[in-house]
Amino acid sequence: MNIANEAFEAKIAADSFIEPRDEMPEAYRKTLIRQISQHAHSEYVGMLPEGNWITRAPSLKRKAVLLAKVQDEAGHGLYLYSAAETLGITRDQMLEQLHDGTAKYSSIFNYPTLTWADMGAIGWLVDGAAIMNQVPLCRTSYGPYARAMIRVCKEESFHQRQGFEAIMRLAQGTEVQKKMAQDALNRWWWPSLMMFGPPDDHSPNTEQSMRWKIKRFTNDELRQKFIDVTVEQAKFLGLTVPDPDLKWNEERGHYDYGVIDWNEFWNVVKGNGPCNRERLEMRRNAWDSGAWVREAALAHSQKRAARKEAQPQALAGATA
Ligand code: BYC
Repeated sequence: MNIANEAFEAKIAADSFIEPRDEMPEAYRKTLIRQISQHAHSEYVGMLPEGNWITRAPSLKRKAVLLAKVQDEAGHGLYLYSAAETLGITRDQMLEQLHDGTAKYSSIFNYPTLTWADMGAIGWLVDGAAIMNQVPLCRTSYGPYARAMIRVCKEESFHQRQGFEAIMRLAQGTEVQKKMAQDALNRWWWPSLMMFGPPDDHSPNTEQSMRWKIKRFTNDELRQKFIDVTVEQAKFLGLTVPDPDLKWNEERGHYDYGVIDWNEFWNVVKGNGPCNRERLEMRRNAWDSGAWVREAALAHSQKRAARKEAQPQALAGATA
């Protein structure tokens, strides 16, 4: 092991943050770019299923809340792209990887949002799963990623609560509303469990990422924590989790749960989910139609910089 590597390993062992200026193994840098950029892409693509309901929210209050939530997600994407940029990749390169399909984003955003109850289910389950995964990332070993996560988690926590409150109103409403809430839970439950990634024995990246303290818990550990918390919340709502094998296991102190359809998961990850094509097309179109904004912003900043550079000379000329 060379001296730079020794310093890196010592920092990891001491639970200190690795910072952009620190030497780091190339594989560590690549793993972080992969995870952080995919996380950023998930936030970006994640705006689409909910954005779909902004114009159809059932009241002004719900519309304002949903709009704010979707805006937060754009912000999360920006913090994360910025964190990834400190590792030597540009935002344009990352977006190119999203648009040409070489970078992944979370499987969950390839499912359709069919009713208003889906907005509640996404907040409650999807943001709930996101928090379970992301709170430990506040202690991930790469400083810029950990710091970005602190603000993201605060906002996700608000998102989860608004989703729970929205679905609770439906669950306590008329028979039709209750049915809508149950139907949303039926459709979002299993895809939410898949968000945590493949089982540990089929997760090629977990072992090394745990060693580097990028991940603090394995996929299965986080999935189990999420199930244990969420089943109790479903009981409180009077809704039924769509898993006949769900059972409290006294000995383990956890819920046992049924078999997850990993074929479905890999099929969605490979681009064949119900909305994969639609989502990517929307993102590509947004990129193309926003080209004039990027060009104008660049021209404006160049003009300002040129003006600033010319200013001292102009001032010098005035005093001469
Ligand atoms: N979907 O070895 P594994 C949000 C891929 S945004 C698609 O376990 P790793 C929100 C994985 O990338 C939520 N692909 O990988 C936004 C790997 O492929 P590559 C996003 C998945 O990285 C808006 C392969 O499968 N959260 O909350 O150790 C509105 C093998 O997996 C998925 C994050 O991104 C998946 N679900 O662990 C509302 C959190 N799972 O890359 C909410 C940060 C796995 O080798 N990311 N794959 O080609 C992580 O914590 C980890 O990357 C994961 C996967 C736990 C997701």
